[in-house]
Amino acid sequence: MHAIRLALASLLAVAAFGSVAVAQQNHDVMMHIEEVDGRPVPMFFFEPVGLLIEPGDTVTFVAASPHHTATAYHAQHVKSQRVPDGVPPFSSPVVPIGESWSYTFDVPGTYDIWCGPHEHYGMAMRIVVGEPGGPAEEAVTNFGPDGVFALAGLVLNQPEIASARIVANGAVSWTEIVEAVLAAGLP
Ligand SMILES: [Cu+2]
Repeated sequence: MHAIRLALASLLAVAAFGSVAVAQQNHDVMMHIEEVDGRPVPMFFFEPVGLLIEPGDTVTFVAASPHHTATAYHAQHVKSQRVPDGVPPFSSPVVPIGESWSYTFDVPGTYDIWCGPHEHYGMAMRIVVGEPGGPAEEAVTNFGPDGVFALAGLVLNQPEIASARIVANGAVSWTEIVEAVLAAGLP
């Protein structure tokens, strides 16, 4: 009897652990600064700049360089809403270099995220949680400080990080859009 109970408990433990392991993945997003030849201002970017995850997954934003945040485009940040309805106005603090900040994405849909100090230099990214949806599916039309400021709007309008392409590829590297962004003119 004891042996049977033990075997049953083991089976239940395997089943529970198995479902948890499949349901919750962690994904790293790096926050970078990179010099550009012949330009006084470097590039500020998330890598990858487009990422597909599943609901319940966690993204860890890693500060490979200083002075970055990962912040939702949300009305309570006085920005265009570009996260699914009902998502709170989440934001990291400024992440110290070498440290990280994590957020778990529960609501399905499309999330656009910006870096507080570097938005106007184009530091923004897109995460698709499960399947695309919500206001971030609309192209950016307000490039002002209360919309998607300056180069960040241009980055989020790049066809390479359209949500359907993120879903197809799983992740999109900054290297795939960097030429278009440089052509548009870093400051
Ligand atoms: Cu930044």
